[in-house]
Amino acid sequence: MVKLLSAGALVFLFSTSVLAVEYEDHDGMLMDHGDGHLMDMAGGMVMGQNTSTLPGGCDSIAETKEITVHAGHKYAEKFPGRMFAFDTQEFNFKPCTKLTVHFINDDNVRHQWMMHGLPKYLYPKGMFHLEISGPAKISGTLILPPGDKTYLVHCDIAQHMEKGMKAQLKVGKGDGDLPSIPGVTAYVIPDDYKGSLPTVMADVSAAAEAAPAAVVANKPAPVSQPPKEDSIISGVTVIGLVIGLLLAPFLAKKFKGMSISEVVATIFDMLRTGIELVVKLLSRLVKLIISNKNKILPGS
Ligand SMILES: [Cu+2]
Repeated sequence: MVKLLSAGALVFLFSTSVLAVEYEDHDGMLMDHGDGHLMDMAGGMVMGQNTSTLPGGCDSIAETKEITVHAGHKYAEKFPGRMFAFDTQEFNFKPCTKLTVHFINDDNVRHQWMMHGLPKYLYPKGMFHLEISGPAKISGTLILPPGDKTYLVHCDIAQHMEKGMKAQLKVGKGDGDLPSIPGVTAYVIPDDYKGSLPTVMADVSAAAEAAPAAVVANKPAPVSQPPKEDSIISGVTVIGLVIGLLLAPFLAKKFKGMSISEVVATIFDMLRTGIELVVKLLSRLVKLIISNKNKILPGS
């Protein structure tokens, strides 16, 4: 009985420690490195901090605002196909607002709240940037410029923006919408759920069997037949290399400015189109041969 009780107590202790996530508060730990750059030894970082210098065109601070933004995997659950997100995708403030952002990272990986396009004379590289390994909180302040403009806010850790951690901040009326903001604007490359995996695999294997069939047939049958799949792979590889070399300059131009995921998606789309074309051509060829035979047959 005592054993049972102590086991129960252990389970209880363990579960509370799992349930209660401790958020490290970095606001009091930061060291000022000048130029609005603050860092601490635990990996917290603020860049572009500006609590007092008015941007050109601002006569005074219009408003003082504070927001709390969460970042984490769980905020992406409502956006199919995304992995990371902020809990807010769109922000709106008056020009010349003094804005303090309390950034809370709920994940056990690193996230950023990075704003781009700010005036470079005031914000190094035109950025205001909060960064922290979670679970933790970090805060920073900036003064927004005058004028109507839409600013990109994202997490710049590799692939986090592509996976959904992207938002827009409109000063005044903004100057349009940015693409691929989850739940706000359409994705540049929408997810394609038209082809199910079995049909895609059938297309691919049909094309693979059709393409190198002639090569295999012309070979004299060796005593020990090598596995058929090996020859198919090498045939496809050679064809792929030739096509790749021919298309490289064209593709380089097409892919300029695209992210890696966009490039991969485009390549797959092109491959599918290519396979469909090959299948179509082959079926036409077969029809042609059959119709030719029919023409010859009556004469013989
Ligand atoms: Cu991130």
